[in-house]
Amino acid sequence: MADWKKIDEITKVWIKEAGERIRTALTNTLEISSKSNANDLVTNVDRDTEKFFINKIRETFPNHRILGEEGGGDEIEDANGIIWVIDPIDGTMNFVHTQRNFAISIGIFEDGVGKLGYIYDVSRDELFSAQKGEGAFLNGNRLENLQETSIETAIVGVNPFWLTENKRIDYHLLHKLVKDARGTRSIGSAALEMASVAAGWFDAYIALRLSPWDFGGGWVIVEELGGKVTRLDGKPLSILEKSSLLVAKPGVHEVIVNKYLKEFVEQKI
Ligand code: 2AM
Ligand code: CA
Ligand code: CA
Ligand code: CA
Repeated sequence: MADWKKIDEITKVWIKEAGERIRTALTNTLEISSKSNANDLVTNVDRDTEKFFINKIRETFPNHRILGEEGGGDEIEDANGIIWVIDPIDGTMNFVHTQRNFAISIGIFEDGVGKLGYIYDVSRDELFSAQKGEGAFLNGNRLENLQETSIETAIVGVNPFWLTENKRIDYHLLHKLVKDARGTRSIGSAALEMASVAAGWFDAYIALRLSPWDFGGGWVIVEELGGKVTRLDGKPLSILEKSSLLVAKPGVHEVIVNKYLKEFVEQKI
């Protein structure tokens, strides 16, 4: 049996150390390149930070597996055993353009079930953490359970791109939702938008296309607080698959799925 308390303690130390390295790296010139398209950015700091975690994990937990955005981990085809799901920098565009509103995100799963979750807002030095069954915390202070709320009083995180014509959703569905909500916000870091739901700053967050490393950490944290974390059609997420994402307080989650997104169909690829 894994000693989750011990893994939690050591992971927090590593995250703080990685954050310090990132803040130091920001005093040097970044090496920026593009991945799938011109706006899909990656830097030397994304890659170095992922390597930092991989080296630590391999040394300390040689039988754990690693799924990382920048590809330095393992080829993961099943969810068996302990898997670290790592996004070394979530919000790379923010990192490059403004050096704030980016985060380290880590989820640690056992047989596909989230056990530990972390989102570290590096520029604000704010660490969100959770251990399944033991509560969720912001810089060590316990976060309150998420209470039911209505769409009329909800702040909803969504990237405005999804309100323009696109191939993943009939954007008219989102227009209705945006009109009925109290307000919308877009941070540009899926992890920090999930952390914002955890902290009660947002009531929901909607995304159409994310990877497991984008939502792995936040999934554990928000669920630990009684929030709902699913695909946009209400079906369960998987750490093995890219998907849409709906993170919300109870009540708001059901309304978004059943009233606004009843006609939404999840797409493969
Ligand atoms: P990233 O910064 O780690 O790439 C806004 O861009 C949010 O969507 C970020 O959390 C970003 O994560 C994520 N995202 C997922 N896929 C992306 C892609 N292909 N291009 C840019 N951002 C992506
Ligand atoms: Ca990326
Ligand atoms: Ca990401
Ligand atoms: Ca990233």
